[in-house]
Amino acid sequence: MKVLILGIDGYLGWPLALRLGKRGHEVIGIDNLSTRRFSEEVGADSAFPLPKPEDRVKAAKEHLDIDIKFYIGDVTDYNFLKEIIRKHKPDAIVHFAEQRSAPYSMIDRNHAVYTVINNEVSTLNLVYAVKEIDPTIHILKMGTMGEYGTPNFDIPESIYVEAIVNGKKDRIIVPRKAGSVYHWTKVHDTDFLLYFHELWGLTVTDIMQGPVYGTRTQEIIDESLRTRFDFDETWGTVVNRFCVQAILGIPLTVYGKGGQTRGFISLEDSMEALALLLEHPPEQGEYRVVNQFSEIYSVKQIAEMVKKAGDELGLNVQIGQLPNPRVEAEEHYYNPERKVLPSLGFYPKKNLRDEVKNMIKDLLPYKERLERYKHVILPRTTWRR
Ligand code: USQ
Repeated sequence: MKVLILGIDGYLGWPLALRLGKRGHEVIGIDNLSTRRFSEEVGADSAFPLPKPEDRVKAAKEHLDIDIKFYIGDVTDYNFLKEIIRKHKPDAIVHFAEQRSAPYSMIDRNHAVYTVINNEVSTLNLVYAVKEIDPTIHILKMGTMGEYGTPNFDIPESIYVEAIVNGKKDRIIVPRKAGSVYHWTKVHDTDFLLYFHELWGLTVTDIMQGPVYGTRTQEIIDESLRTRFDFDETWGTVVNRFCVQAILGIPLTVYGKGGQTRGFISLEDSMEALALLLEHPPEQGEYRVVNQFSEIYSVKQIAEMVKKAGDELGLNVQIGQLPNPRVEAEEHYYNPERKVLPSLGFYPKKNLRDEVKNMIKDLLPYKERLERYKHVILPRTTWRR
């Protein structure tokens, strides 16, 4: 299979390129390198130093014997995107080329507007390019479990549900309630994808993924193959941040009551799930929704697991508590359905409890580098400002 990855330079994009290459698929990628720049903008950097794109490609060849084509360019540039799709004629296109940080989208108006324009234009460009060049291409789009928010009902794994409104029954899109401008762009992506799927019969897998954690995948067998790892307030996600905080002696930054509950998945399991979804596409013209996570925990439970792992490794980890910079439910019901991935034979191989210990071990050699970014760990971006 030939796969084009939009956003190949990111936390998920790079290890997916390695996973697909290792499984014998042809991999082409595009990236505008914006996460590197945006991380610098907030005074942060990846915990693991990132090789330049050309050195990443060389390392993949040297250590895994895989050939990756890496184009530097912007998916919001329609002619550029079309040219790459025309040239390579992929069977599937993975869309990761979006601004993926909730706090970044909430810094101020400019960042909100950038997030909306980048994320919506990239999705629209993709659907128009696929329609124009080859409407049979499978679009695998990274959405988020955060599209649903934290409703008081079981979250279905489907695009539609039956609803009775004022006594009359109809099929409606599963209700969404996002918690940041970033998360709303993912809702709008779903709306657009569904609309164009219905107009033109496009084949789509819309993945609702929970927060991903981890430093390892099967293919990361050398430091030069590492994927980026963010831990600052803007780009780091909760598990990854807590592991770095444990190393730096910063009390774990539990926001608010810490009852915020999410479906988490390890980097390794996320790669396996994505590869399976690509290798088992939906029927032509089908719209498939996938709730992608493996374990459900609250932020407080995660803090306890990171403390235990850190203490066992000789660190003295404290759990802190900060006023919540976000506006979100801090105690709530959470029960998403998950059946598509198990039906494809997917079962998670990693669990958070063991994996956080491996993460701390992988990060410890970089302690000196992490110390340099201590000042960007505590939250400054607030939702209410
Ligand atoms: N949180 C803390 N302390 C921290 C960081 C986060 O308590 O130091 C809390 C947040 O308030 C939130 C939860 O942990 O309740 C998750 O936050 P997060 O920063 O790990 O994740 P989030 O902002 O939701 O976004 C991340 C990715 C995003 C992806 C999303 C999946 O950045 O791209 O879409 O996870 S989901 O959370 O299911 O929407």
